[in-house]
Amino acid sequence: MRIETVELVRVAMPLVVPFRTSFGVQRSRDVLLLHVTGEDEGWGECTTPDAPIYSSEYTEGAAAVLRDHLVPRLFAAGDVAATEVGSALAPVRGHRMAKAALELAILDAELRAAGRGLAASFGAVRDRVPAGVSVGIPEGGVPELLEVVAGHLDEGYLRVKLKIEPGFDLEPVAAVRERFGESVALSVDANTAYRLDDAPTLVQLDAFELAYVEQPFPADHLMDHARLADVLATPICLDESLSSPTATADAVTAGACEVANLKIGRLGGFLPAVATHDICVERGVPAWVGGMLETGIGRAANVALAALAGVTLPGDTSASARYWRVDLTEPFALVDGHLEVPAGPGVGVAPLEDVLAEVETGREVLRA
Ligand code: SMG
Ligand code: MG
Repeated sequence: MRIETVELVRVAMPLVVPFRTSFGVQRSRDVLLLHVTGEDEGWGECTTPDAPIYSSEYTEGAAAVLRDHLVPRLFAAGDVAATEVGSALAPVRGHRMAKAALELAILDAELRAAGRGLAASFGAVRDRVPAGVSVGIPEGGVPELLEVVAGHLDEGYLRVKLKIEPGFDLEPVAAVRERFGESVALSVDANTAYRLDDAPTLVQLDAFELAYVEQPFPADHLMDHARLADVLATPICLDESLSSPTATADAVTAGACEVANLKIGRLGGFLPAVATHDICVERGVPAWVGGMLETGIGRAANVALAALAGVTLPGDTSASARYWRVDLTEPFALVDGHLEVPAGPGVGVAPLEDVLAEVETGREVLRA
C-alpha cells in the first residue's frame, strides 16, 4: 500500500487506578497513536511508557525516532506491504515499540482495504480469549491487595498476577493464597527487581503453586535466569528479556525461559510477535499475551494475538474498565472471564470520534 500521510496523535488517558510496579508508579498514559492514510486508513498504538523505566524506550523518544527516521524510511520505500515494513525499518536499530506501532497501523489499513480481520488473517482458533489481570503494588499494603484481588475475582478474571519487589513478595503471595485458596490461577511479576543473590527468597515462592515467576532479573541476565531455573520448581516466564523471536529461541535454549510473555511492542511488531508465538509452539513453551496499559487500539491487537493456538494461558488482556473510565474505542468487556476477539476488518476497532476529540492533546502530520 502507498502511504500518503502518517499522523502522530497524542492522547491523554488517566488510569482509573494508579499502577505501581517495582520500577515506579503510573497514574496516566500520554498515548502516542499512529494514524496512516493511503488506499485506506489504519491505526496503531505505541506501547511506550512516558519514561524509559520498563525498557530504554519512552514516548518522546518514540515520537522523535518515528518523525526523524522511521516514517521517512517508510515513505522512501514507496509501496510497502505490512510484511515488508520490518525490513524497511531494520536499518534503524532498536526502537521496537515505535516500529511495532507503525507496522500495526499499516497492517490495520491493509486489512481494512482487503475487508479482512487481523485475528482471522493469522489463523486465530478462538473468538474469545481468557482474561487475566495484573495487580499493582498497592499503597495500602497486603490488606488493600486482598481487597483488590477479591474485586477482580468477583469480576470473573481467570488469572491474577501480583507485582512483587524485594520486601513485598512472600508475605503478600502467602496472604493471597491463604485468602483465596489453591484453585485461583496466580503468578508474580518482578519486573527485573531481583538479583541471583536473592535466589533463597525466590525459591520460597515454590510453596505457593504459582503458574510462573515473571522476569525476576534484568533483561540481559539470561544465564542467571537459567541458574535460577535449576533451583526453582516454579516455571520462569520472561518478559523484558524477550526482545525478538531470536532472543526468545535463545532464551529457551539456554534454559532461561519456560513460559513466554508475548508483547507486540517489545517484540517489534505483530508479525515478529506471531513469529515468536510460532517458536513457542515448536519448542513446547506455553505462551500468553502481556499488556502495556493499552487503549482499545493496542488491546484489539493483543486480543487478536491471544486468539492464536499457541497462546495457552490467560494473559494481561483485561477489560477496558480495568484501565479507563472511557476507552478510546468501543470498550472491551469481560464476559465469563473472557474478552471477545474483534471480527471486523483490520484490528476491528477504531477511535470513537467524540472520545478522541475530547482526549487528543496534539497531532503532527507527516506527508510522503
Ligand atoms: O496492560 O494490564 C496491563 C499491564 C500489565 O503488568 C503489566 N505490564 O511487566 O508485564 C509487565 C507490565 C509492564 C507495564 S509497564 C507500563
Ligand atoms: Mg512483565
